Amino acid sequence: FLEHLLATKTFRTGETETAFIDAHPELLQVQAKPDLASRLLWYIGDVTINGFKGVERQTQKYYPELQYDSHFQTTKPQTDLVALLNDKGASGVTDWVKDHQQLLLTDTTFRDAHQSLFATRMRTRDMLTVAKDMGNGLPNLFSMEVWGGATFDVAYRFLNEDPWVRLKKLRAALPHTLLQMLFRGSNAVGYQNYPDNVIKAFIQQAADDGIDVFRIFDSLNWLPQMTLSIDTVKQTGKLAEVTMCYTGDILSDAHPKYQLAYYVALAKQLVDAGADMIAIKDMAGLLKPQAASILIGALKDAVSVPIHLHTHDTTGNGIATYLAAAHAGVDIVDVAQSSFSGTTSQPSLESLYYALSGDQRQPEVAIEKAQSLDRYFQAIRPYYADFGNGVTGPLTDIYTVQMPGGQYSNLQQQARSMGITDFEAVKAMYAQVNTLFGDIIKVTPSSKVVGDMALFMLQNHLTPEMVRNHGEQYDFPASVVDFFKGDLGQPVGGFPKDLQGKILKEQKPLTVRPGQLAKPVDFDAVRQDLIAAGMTEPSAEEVLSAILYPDVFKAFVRKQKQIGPVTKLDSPSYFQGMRIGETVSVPIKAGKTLIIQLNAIGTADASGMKTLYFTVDGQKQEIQIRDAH
Ligand code: 3PY
Ligand code: ZN
Repeated sequence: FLEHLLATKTFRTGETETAFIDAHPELLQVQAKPDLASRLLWYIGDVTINGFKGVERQTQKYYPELQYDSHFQTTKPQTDLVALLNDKGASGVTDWVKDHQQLLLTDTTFRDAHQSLFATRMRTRDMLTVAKDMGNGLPNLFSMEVWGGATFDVAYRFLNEDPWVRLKKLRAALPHTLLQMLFRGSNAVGYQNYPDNVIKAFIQQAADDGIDVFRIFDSLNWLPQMTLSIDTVKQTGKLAEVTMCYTGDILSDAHPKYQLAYYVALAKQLVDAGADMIAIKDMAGLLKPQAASILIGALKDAVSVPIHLHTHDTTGNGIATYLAAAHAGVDIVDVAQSSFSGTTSQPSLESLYYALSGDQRQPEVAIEKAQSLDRYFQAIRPYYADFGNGVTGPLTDIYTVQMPGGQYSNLQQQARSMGITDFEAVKAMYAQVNTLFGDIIKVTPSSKVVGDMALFMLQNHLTPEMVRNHGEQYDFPASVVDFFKGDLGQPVGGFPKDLQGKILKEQKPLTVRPGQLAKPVDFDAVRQDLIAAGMTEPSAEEVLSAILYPDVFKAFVRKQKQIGPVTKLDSPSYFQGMRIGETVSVPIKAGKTLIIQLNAIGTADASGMKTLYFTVDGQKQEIQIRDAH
């Protein structure tokens, strides 16, 4: 960044301090504190010239920002579940759910829907624009899933946003809606195990900042990885929705580990462990309608807590599955706004409403309001098109490949970055790796292990036979070795022993819960480290983020100092930069809006630098950016 600044001919035209800096560029080394406008211009200039991280510049299209004003009157829900949870605790809510005849809905638009369609890129700004209207237009939702999963990592790395700020702002905008998060048990919101004191502190903080419903899962359905999270959520007085991930197919005998009896026994264990509710997490869209009917019927007989069904529409039968589940007595299902639904995302809220016309379980939805909200999502969807996964219709081969909706686009990008362009070959190898590993549950992070192994085998031209017979000769990816070491816990039916030996070589596997062995983190030492690195008063949230994502968080903090308040930029400008002649207004702080105009872009000089000519609040300003192409 300093390099860019130093290359700037006139850093802030017309200001004497700039002339001084111009004359003494060395001062920038120690005292660079460019003003907010200059920092914003640098960001805008860089995206304008070089495109957004991970997006090919030539695919940039311009979409003007939609003007949207909240238009729904304040509407109280028939039952305020947030108040009920606060007054009567988890059982107050679950008793109410059990007595409620109509199907209840969780809207996932602000979390899983965009995670699964657009690599989690939806910005807080685009959520806040419509958040109040979501609460007032859909007052009878069971909950909105707004946090967790990949939110954390992506907010810091790609959106230059603090995920905790998102949570607090959504909490304020949605005072009567239960806010739900996806929590990866001992892996929290990351891809690895964290010590117990970290898990506890994270849950407590998330509860304090606004989460009401914690959907806790383990990527191998291994209960010991979830019990600490369950106990901690219960201590906070919030709802512990404990999850069984669904894999295989209970309608066939191709997956002997994952038959009906397995799920029924697991459900009973989850309830014994303290689950207030049970989630069935069908992350790949494998639960066929008839299977939903059988599974929900059996669970309703076996346990008395509410059942919440989550699916992805990847295979195209999501609505049919939900109808069958509704008739078998499921309490709640996950849906998304139509424009963010379908394929690798959840089924459409509006479609499900109509699919249940004339049915006594039809959910309470003011459908015109829902459709009006959806028009907003229809309008903003193009901002995110560059992050799409290219899936335009149902993928029925996923019934055999079993790849989670949320992984589909990630793995495509990972493969491309390794020069592997034949994604069909990746899918075929993914299925073979699953068989090689003994048919495991595949969801973050175990799905990543299978994906990493598939790419590794393709890259090295390995077949499953070669790995089975000569595995000791290869250096497998770290995630694969860690998995076989037991770092993610124990898979259903245990590890294939022979393969485990070949992958681990000299290393000894764990059989106990990894968190049991992990040393507690010293929160105060982390806080001191952050202070030493230049942060003035790290908040409890920032300390947690530094523990969960040390490098990502530090890079975020560094970048914040360089790029200014980019969260205030509209999304078309944030992702696509500006075009010549365009003007944007940026409300950088209360009472202060910058009017920025891009007047011209010069041609690259011999060293590849281009000058961008802006006007900021009537003052001319130039920035030089290196064209990286
Ligand atoms: C996540 O863990 O991010 C998921 O969405 C898993 O399905
Ligand atoms: Zn999901």
